[in-house]
Amino acid sequence: MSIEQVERHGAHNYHPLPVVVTHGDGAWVTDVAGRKYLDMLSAYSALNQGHRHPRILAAAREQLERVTLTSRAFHNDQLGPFLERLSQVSGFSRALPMNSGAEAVETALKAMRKWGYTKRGIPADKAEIIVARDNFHGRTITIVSFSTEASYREGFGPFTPGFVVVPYGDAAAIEAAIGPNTAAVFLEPIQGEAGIIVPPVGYLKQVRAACTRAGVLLVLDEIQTGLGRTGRMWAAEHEDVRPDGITIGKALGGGVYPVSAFCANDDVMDIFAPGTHGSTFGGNPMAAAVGRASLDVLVDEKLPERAAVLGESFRAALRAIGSPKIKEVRGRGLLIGVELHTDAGTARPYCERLMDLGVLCKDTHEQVIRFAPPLVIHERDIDWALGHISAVLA
Ligand code: IF1
Repeated sequence: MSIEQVERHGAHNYHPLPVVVTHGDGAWVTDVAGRKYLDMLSAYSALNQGHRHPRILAAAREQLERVTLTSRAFHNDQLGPFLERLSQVSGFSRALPMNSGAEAVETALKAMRKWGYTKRGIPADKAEIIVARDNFHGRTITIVSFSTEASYREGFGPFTPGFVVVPYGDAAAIEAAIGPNTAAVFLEPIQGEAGIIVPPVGYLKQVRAACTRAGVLLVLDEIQTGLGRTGRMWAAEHEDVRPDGITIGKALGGGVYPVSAFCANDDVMDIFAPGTHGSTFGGNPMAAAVGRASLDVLVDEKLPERAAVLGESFRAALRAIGSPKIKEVRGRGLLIGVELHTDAGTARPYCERLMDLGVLCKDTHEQVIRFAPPLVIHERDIDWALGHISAVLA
């Protein structure tokens, strides 16, 4: 019933697997027939704390009894504690809270440009932001203006100018692209949608040095790679790189509520003055209460460390399957991509077979199966899934 209703009354902007989820708990979900599935997608890494984490639900329930929305026209008693906690966990002095990842990215783009005009003296309307080919940063018209994926752009023009696209993983290309009108470089530390592309060791460090030398900002999009997913709180930590700002989202809402933010230090954030940016729901008390609990769970349950250990053994076990179908197993922590040889066919049918066996995962870009379970997943459940994955891929 529900699938037909969606097909009848919804826009067809997705092609979901034919499973109708009714309940979620930890790393497991249940469908309308009562069948259980191990969630290995985590809503694209928005469920790092697992489905319905008790501590996050408790924070939401408590806030439901108090106040849920005030707008930023007034203060509320939850935003301050959330922003302080976020500053501690991100290492940045300030955050501008929004709701979706794309909104955090748009906020960051505005900050990069305005910083370029007010602090770097770039002539009006000439600011350039350097981005990587095969990037994914969201679905707004400005964001898809610098996408290199035709299907994300087709029919949505005219596009926003001011973006310079360079190959991902090539620091020299970035250095060469930096010019007098460059305000910033904006990258994913690991490209998610492109198929879990981990850049060469040293890339981020070299980009950081190039940006510092040229006096341009380095902003990293940690919406998918952040909050413990890759085995560190922030993916940039793998290279010991400190960006000038980060965008975060997804698991910041603990799988309960949309919460995102742009984080940066004073010299970048002070380009915003009252009235220059905003959002009806950004920084609302429910988002703040849920966001603070989501961060506390990640830290208190050491979920980044957990992702590092479980991810290492999960990737090793996937490689040990030794399937001739598998071209490469890649990723960091529990952000894992299994690329199939083209003669093994596309990834979607393997995801459908895994679904029949009770494992939910998603293909990305034809040949790659993405495995990104909640960071709270039990090792025995990964072992159970590996049995099915090796059966399907052997
Ligand atoms: C879809 C995947 C895609 C993101 C990064 C910003 C955003 C995302 C690095 C925007 C969102 C989601 C969007 C969803 C599928 C999923 C995704 F990589 F995670 F699988 F598409 F690339 N930066 N990623 O990954 O955040 O506005 O969605 O909250 O659009 O199909 P959002």
